[in-house]
Amino acid sequence: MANVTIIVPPQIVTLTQIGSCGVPPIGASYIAGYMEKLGHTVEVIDGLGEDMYKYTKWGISNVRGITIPEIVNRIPRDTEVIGISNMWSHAWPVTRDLTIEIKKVYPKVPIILGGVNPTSLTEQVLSYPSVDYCVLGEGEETMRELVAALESGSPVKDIKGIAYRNNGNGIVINPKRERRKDLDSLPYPAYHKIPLETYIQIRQPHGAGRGRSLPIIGTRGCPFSCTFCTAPKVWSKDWITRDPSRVVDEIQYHMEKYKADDFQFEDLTAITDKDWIMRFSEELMRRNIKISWQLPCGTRTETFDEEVARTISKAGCTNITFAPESGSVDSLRWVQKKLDLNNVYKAARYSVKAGITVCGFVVIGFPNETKEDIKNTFKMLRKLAWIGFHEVSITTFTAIPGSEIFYELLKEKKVELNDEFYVGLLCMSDLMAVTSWNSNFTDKQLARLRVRAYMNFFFFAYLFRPWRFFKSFKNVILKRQENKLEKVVYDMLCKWRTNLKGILGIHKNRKDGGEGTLLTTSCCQPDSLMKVDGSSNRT
Ligand code: B12
Ligand code: SF4
Repeated sequence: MANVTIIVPPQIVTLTQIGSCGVPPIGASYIAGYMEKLGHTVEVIDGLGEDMYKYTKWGISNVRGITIPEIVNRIPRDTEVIGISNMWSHAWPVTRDLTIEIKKVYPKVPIILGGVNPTSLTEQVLSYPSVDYCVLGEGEETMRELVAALESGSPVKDIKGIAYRNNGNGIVINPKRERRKDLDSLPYPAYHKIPLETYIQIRQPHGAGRGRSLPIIGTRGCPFSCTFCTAPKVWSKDWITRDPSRVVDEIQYHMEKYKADDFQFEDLTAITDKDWIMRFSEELMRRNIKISWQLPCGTRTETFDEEVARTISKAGCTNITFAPESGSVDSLRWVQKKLDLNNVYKAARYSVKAGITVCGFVVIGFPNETKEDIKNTFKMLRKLAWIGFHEVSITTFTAIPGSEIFYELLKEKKVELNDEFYVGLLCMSDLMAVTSWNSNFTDKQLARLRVRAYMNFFFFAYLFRPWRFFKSFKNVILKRQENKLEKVVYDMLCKWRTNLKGILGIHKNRKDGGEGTLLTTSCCQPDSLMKVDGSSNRT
């Protein structure tokens, strides 16, 4: 059995981004848990979780968490294999630098990269000699075979789902691995290997911070193939589910072990099959489990009816996200979303009626869009406000590596793969730094349109339901969160000093933090509202 170190790089942040996310690394924790179950000695170095209050200037951006030298120092001297999780392409430059520094100290230890980015940009990643192998797509089985081969010194040429450099003779990409059908035999993610309490205390989950939140996965993959999404490339079109009662077992396990009381499903599309979500909800009720749970990733609406809305609400679902994406039928067709907007409107109405907080994902600036399309999206935003959506998350279109549109733009030489491109991908969550991929709109125009789109929605949402404004205001004052907007406002109040300095561009050479070091204000530090004994601010 081998000594395996799994590393999560620190988080890339821009100082003007809206809100922060601090979510335990799910994929890396799954890999660590599986390796441990197989009998390997596993160490996890979570670059973000080890110090979520530390911001350091790095290259053309900033990192949050421990620095590259600190990570290298923490690697156990006897490590035999190093696995690094690289979920996001915007994190590739820092991940690349990390591999280079590790290689200097551990030249003989194989470095394996897994996650969405190496799956999407395999050749670019392997063009760096500091990376030895890429694990493509779902990682558990592939990592098992690869580590076994490295341990025994046997050839890797027949291991499905890996890519590697062939002793100076180019890059070899082995055939894809079939998706794992049996998700129930996987161990739970190894949250005991990461600083989980820090994540719980900092209250920056994907959805609203309603308590001691943990992410959870009930299903993997998505049966659709939208061209702006990486799911088809990374997961194929197979939607594979866990047994709902095993998901409830996991919830109970985390409740007992970590006093978790809020679970956030990070599935690509959790509600695809009515039977699955009904069985899951009924199992929670049968066991009389009192938690809140949320669906912060956009879910499909084809099978979402009134019965589903009522049942999930009764079972503790407090927040749901739908993804209408665009009010333009042409744009929806162009990205192959295969969505009937009327289904989304109906699903949202049922959810609001059932007392669930509803969020909508909207995108503007798809490469083909005209002013007319965006006008239709503005119209749709007003309709969402009328129907009762509580909030929307509006992003500008981004050419995400791994999506079909990205490869087309790359082929047309509209993308140049340099650090500015990678780090710029984070502009999705930054109101100030927008990159337009649409020749009809400049960066600035699109940035302004996005702000107007937000104002358009919230003006009407609060006009139609003014009490919601006052409720949110009260929640922020009382440090409660019932939706993502309240989380973002709370987070921005915590970070105002850092944000202001970022906006003014005066974050370099701080006297109190040393050159290039940024400090956050302290109100985001664990506070008395979130006690380690498990009680929380849930209402
Ligand atoms: C949950 C999630 C998040 C969570 C964080 C999750 C976390 N901490 O792990 C939050 C909400 C924070 C988040 C934020 C963002 N996200 Co996100 N997120 C996801 C989502 C929906 C699910 C990921 C997941 O947990 N899946 C379940 C687990 C089991 O799978 P997995 O993580 O992929 O891990 C498997 C393999 O990848 C592999 N693997 C992973 N790591 C490793 C390591 C090793 C060593 C090995 C061998 C294998 C391996 O094996 C794992 C198990 O099979 C994915 C979509 C998707 N399905 O990939 C997008 C996704 C990863 N996110 C994406 C994006 C763009 C973002 C944001 C930039 C969006 C924004 N508006 O700001 C931010 C950036 C966050 C930041 N500041 O860095 C993109 C990334 C695309 C890209 N090429 O960069 C994705 C792919 C969605 C998409 N649009 O297509 N995200
Ligand atoms: S955008 Fe949603 S529905 Fe479309 S492929 Fe991605 S996960 Fe599936």
